[in-house]
Amino acid sequence: MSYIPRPDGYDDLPGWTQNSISRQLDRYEPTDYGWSDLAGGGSIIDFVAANDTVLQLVLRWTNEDPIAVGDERFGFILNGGDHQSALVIEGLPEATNPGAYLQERIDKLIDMSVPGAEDVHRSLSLIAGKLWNSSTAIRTVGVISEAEVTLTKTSDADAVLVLNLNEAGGVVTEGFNEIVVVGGGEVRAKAEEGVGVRISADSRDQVLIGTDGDDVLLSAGGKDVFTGGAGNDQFAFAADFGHELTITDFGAGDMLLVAMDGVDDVEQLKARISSIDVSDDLVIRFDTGAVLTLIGVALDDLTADMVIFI
Ligand SMILES: [Ca+2]
Repeated sequence: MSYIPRPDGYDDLPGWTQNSISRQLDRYEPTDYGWSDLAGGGSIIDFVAANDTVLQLVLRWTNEDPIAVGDERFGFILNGGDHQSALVIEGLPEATNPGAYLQERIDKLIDMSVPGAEDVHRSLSLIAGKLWNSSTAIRTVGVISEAEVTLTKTSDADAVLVLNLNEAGGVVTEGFNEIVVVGGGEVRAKAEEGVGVRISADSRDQVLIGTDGDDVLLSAGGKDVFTGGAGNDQFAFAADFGHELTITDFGAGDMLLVAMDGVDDVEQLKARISSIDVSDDLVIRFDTGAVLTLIGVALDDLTADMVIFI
């Protein structure tokens, strides 16, 4: 079996980064491959695997260059179980069975020995299943990064799926309106001025940072920290699932979207409060174990018209 040679600068990298690169490169026996330099440091390797699938591995050592997510309808980024490594999977228009292709990529790229990998594998497999009969093809782009990873929209793509397994480095999305997050860690959205985003996260612990526009930040639970930024933002509080949500900048114009079984109005919500701490920040604990912390907010600042029940 022939392997792709190591990139320039490999010997100077930290051991865990070397391991990440080797693990990615040695998964494939390429029939053809080529190198190009990444501006700002690093390399891009395009290679054709034995089954004629085209893959691209991006090795980058700085945080200066965003990773472009091409002309396709969606993209994924996955921290692949190594320190600060990530995988981008994006749609292409040619394939006949993108779901099968994606599932194959998922099976190859996720290191199941890493804590949390099973959950990510399951989440991704569900997505692959939904794509099984669609007409959108998929290309995979692996990213191994020493720093924060930026995904930039370069075309008509509207959505990006961010998958963080090891919570290292964080991910920045640029220009995407719809961001789906699987895995913990920080995801920061950038958009055109005044354009909001919708970020939907799973039940792991996330830091979600919105834009200057009107954003919707959603979570399925966990210990989350949301920052809406400017604009009229909406924050979902999954009270039934013990959500521990801290909102750093809740204020006038913002809305709290409360999901709590059997609770449809503020009076019913108040009945479920087990304690309120008003010392510096507003900390409200509920009988479900859920905790809502609003930084710098006084109890009087919170009015009934700021709450929507969903
Ligand atoms: Ca905002």
